[in-house]
Amino acid sequence: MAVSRQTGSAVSADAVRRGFTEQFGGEPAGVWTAPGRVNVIGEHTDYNEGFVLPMAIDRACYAAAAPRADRILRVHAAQLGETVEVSLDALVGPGSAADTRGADDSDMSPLADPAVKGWAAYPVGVAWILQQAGYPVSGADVYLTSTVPVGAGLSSSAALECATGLALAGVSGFDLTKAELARHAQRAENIYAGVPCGPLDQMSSAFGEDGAVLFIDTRSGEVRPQPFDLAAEDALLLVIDTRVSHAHGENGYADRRAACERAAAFLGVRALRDIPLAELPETFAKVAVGLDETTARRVRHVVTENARVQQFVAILNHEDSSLPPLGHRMMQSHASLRDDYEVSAPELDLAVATAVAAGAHGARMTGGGFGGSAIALVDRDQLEAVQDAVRTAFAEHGYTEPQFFPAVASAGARRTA
Ligand code: GAF
Repeated sequence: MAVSRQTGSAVSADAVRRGFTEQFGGEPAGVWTAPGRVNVIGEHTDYNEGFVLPMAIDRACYAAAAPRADRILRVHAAQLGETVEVSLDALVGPGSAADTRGADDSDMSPLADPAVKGWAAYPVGVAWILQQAGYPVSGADVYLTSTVPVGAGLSSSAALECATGLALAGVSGFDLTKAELARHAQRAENIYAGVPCGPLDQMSSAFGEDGAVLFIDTRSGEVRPQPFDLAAEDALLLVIDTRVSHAHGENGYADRRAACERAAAFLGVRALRDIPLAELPETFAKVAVGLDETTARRVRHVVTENARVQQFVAILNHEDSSLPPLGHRMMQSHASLRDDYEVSAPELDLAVATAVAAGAHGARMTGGGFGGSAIALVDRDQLEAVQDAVRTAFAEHGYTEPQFFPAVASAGARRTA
């Protein structure tokens, strides 16, 4: 969603209701909210049917909505001051009247010509996919406002999609489970907005829990919340937003995904998830010879990253769990993303190296990469030192001043009023 960066975390339901009333007149039927996320570890594993460990954060998109008597959908983005209006009937494409819920939806090819492009493709895409799936979406006015910084790799799009999905379900009178919400939001992004993302962001937004990270098996869809109480350790997870928009990496993302799919086909497996860590040396050699060395490195990242997620969770669950081994896995993850997967950026590398040199237990880029944010595992008494060091290093390199905020593990998409 191409709205400007906004700071601050919570927006009161009353403020969102007032925004709706100023924009559309009348009272909204409710207010729904869906959070952004940080991924603690497990990057670029989701579209390989692997493991991820995200948490929803206390930056969210808010949607106030009211049903309309006609078949018009109006969506207003507060940060942009823009409104988009579409006819729900005009959104229905050929052959789409069928109820496709539960059908094989493996085809995620983008629509050739969606009715709406830009930021509005995300909320309108959600209305479109819900109709495609046979839900009785009613006409609606939807007012959207968000505190998830855009382009920061913190899933502002997934927050927008999930908030819109819940709002449309709420005003239309149907229910969506968390899994349905995440799945339809992802499909809207893949097919309508044309972004080939995996399920990580939408599942994080839908399933988020206060005080927990989510251990997700993206193949089975199983979500296992793991308590993540850094405050008890006098520590926190610091988000370092480099202010380099990750949007520049859109082709890079699609390219990495295609390389993984090519490698899986070459290796005769359904997805790279199926390559065990123990088989990595032979697999690397086979791919390097049969395809190319770059693709072999992409495979190595995915296989080792899946293992790191499992190790991280095992450490979290160990009774003697401590922060240094977690930080170590984060550092390994970052190095792998930088060197093997090549999705980091100089600003991310600088943030990670500087944070650790200044006392963080570990740090890594989070999200798709090519810009966006890093996260650092920091003892509370080191927080100022880490922030100062990163700010100074960015200034010395002539980079834009980064923004910092603590990632607070928060509840997932829900109705708030
Ligand atoms: C982006 C995508 F949207 C996710 O699906 C995931 O692939 C992530 O990059 C990398 O882990 O956030």
